[in-house]
This record gives sequence, C-alpha cells and structure tokens, in this order.
Amino acid sequence: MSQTHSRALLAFQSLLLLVSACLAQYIPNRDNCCILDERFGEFCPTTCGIADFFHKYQTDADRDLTILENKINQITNFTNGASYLIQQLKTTHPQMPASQQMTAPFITKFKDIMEDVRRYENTIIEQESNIQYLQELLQTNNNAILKLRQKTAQLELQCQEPCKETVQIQELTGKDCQDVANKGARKSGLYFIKPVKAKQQFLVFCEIDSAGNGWTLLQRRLDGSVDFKKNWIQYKEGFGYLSPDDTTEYWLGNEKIHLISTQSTIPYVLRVELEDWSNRKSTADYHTFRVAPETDKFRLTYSYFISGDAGDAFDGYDFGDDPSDKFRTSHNGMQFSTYDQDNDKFEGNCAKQDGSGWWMNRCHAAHLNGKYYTGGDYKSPSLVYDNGIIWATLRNRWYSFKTTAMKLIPFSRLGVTGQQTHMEGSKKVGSDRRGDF
Ligand SMILES: [Ca+2]
Repeated sequence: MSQTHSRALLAFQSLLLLVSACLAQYIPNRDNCCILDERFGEFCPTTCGIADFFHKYQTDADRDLTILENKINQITNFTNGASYLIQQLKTTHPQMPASQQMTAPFITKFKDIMEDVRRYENTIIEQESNIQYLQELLQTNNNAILKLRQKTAQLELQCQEPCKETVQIQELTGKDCQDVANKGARKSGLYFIKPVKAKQQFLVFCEIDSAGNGWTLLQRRLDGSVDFKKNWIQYKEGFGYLSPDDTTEYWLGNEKIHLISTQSTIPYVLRVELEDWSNRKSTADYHTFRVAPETDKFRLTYSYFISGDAGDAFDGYDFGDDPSDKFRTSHNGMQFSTYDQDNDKFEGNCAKQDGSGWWMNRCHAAHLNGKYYTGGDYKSPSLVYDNGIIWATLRNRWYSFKTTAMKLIPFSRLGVTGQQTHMEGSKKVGSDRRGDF
C-alpha cells in the first residue's frame, strides 16, 4: 500500500467518524441544515451537504475500500507464500554448492575412488574364495599324506618280517626249455631262457619230463583269475603270473613267442592242451609253428596239423551258416588282433567284440584267450558273440573249456619215449553248426 493511499484512507475514516457523530445528534433537514457546528472546523462550517456528500461518495468509497482490502489480502497471501517458500528452501538446501562446475572434478574423482574400492572388494572376495579352496585342498592332501604315512608304517612293519613266500628259479638256462632239459634239467619249474635274437633273458615255465623232453609254455588258462581282455602292448609284452608249480594264468607275450619260435631252422611243434568240465583232456599238435615279428603283426603260421583228439580247429570250422565258414574261421596265416589293433578279416573288430587278443580271421574256430566261463555251456539270450574259450572241432562254440595250455617243443623231440602219442586225423567233434560272426 502506498503512503498516499494510507493518508487518504485515514482522512476519510476521520470524516466518517465525525459525520456519524453529527448524524446521531443532528438529523439534517432543510430547517437545520445551516446550523453552525464547530466540530466541522473551517473546512466544514456547517453540516449542510455533508450527508449528500457522504451519500454521493459512499458507494465509490466502499468499492475502493473493498479493492484495497482485497489487494492487502493478496499481498498478505503473497508474503506468507514467499516466507513459506524461503523457509522450505532453507530447510531443504541448507548449504547450496557454490558452483557445480567447481565440484564436477571432485565428483568424478570420488566416483573413480568408489569404483576402485568396489574392484578391490571383488578382488578380496575372490582371493578369499581361492584361499578357502586351497585350505580345503591342503586339508585333503594332509589327510592323504597321513594315510600314506600310516600305510608306509604298516609296510615297514611287514618288511621287518622275513619273506614267507619264495619263488624258486632254476639255475640252468638255454635257448628254450628243450635246451635247458638237454643241459640236464629234469624238473619242471621256472627257468630263464634267452632265444638267439633275444636282447635279454626272460622267465618261462618249463615242463620237463623224466625222458628229458622240455616244453616251453606260452599260455595257461586255469581258473579265470586273469582277465585276458588286454591291449596290443600287453599281449606283446605278456601278462598274468608265472608260477613254479604251474598254478597261475598268463600269456607269455607275442614278442617272446616270436623270438622262441623263429630262432632256429629246426621246426617247433605247438601243442594245444584242452580240459573240459568233465576233466577230459585233449590235444592238438601243429608242425612248424611260427609267430612273425611285430612288423608283420605277429602273424601265425604252421605247416600242418600233425594230430590230436581235439581236432584241427586252427583250420577253421564249418558252422553251417555259410559255405565259406571254414575258410573264414581258419587261423593259419592270420595276424594278431587286439581291441585296439584290428588286423582281422572282418569289417568289424573281432577282438573288441570277443574281449580277447588272438589270430582273428572272421572271426574264429579256435579261441583260447577268450572269456572264462565256469561250467562249459555259456550261451545266454543276452550274449551276442561266441567269446568263450573255444575249440570248435572238439566242442561247439558255445562251450568254454576249463583249462588250456599252449606249449612248444622242437619237432625232433615229439614222440620220444615219455611223450603222449596222438592219432592222426582225430575225429572232429562239434554239434553246433552255426557260422561265426
Ligand atoms: Ca576288422
């Protein structure tokens, strides 16, 4: 409100007051309207015209007063609003930043630091995890070391006692067991032999009779205690266990068999010995048995079947499935196969199917390294392949023999007194006429 308006309003209010007092005492009319009243002073010597004046301007004065009052109220409202706003600003932003431009670098730096902190936190968490893993590993290793120490202590205790089991190895040696027997050996057992081309001697079981015949054992099956599902290297080097009393199973090894069988121009005889589950024993002898070097995959060759009541299964067997059964199951001239070296005549892998190592064709009529089955007949609905210890000319291919042996002797010693004699052309026994796979 301006100062001029204030003064006008004050004067006007005073005038109204006087007029009101005057009107209360004097009701103006034509008779008294000219009566002097000092209270009106020099500006209003009489009350005459006052009422008219008042009535004339009352409406405008009232309107002006109403407008003034509204404006005062508006201004009051504005003032209150402004005060409230200022108060709010003070509360909300007690200290406004001096300048955002000045603080921006600090904010950036702060963010970087926070990022670094987060990164270090992650690194620490990761390292803690690693430490926990290593601690667990350390604990596991400590436990393992503890167990090993305990085992070592046990073994040390055992070693303090003298060895209870001893293996007697005969002193005589030779190129083969016949050579050993020729030097005077008359006792079966373990001997070191060294074939002509062998780089070092190796142990074999020699079966020597009273007549001085020395058989060199190549293979033994007795009880199924040794798994004959072995790879190429194992069949090459040999596996199983030699024993001085011939009570364990083994394959002497293709390399050693090769060295023995090819060391001389004097032909060897291979004798196959079979025992069925009725303890009936049978044999089959082959002339000039030879096993080629590894470069020829230890190929089997012989000149002919001499004799034996087991029959000539190496020559194959007509199972009745196919006219070529006999040809496809013969073994003379076949290379050796294992599950990891397929040298057979079959599009599949005979050794892998049958779980053995052998001179596979497509696949076999003789199979002395097969799976060991107790009782003989082993056919079952779930069995696809004839994988037993088989000699098809003696028993059908679903009959697995109880014991077998393969052994060599120089041909010149065959038939010497003390040896078992064999009938030429022994009958072939075999009821199962199915072809092989
Ligand atoms: Ca094949």
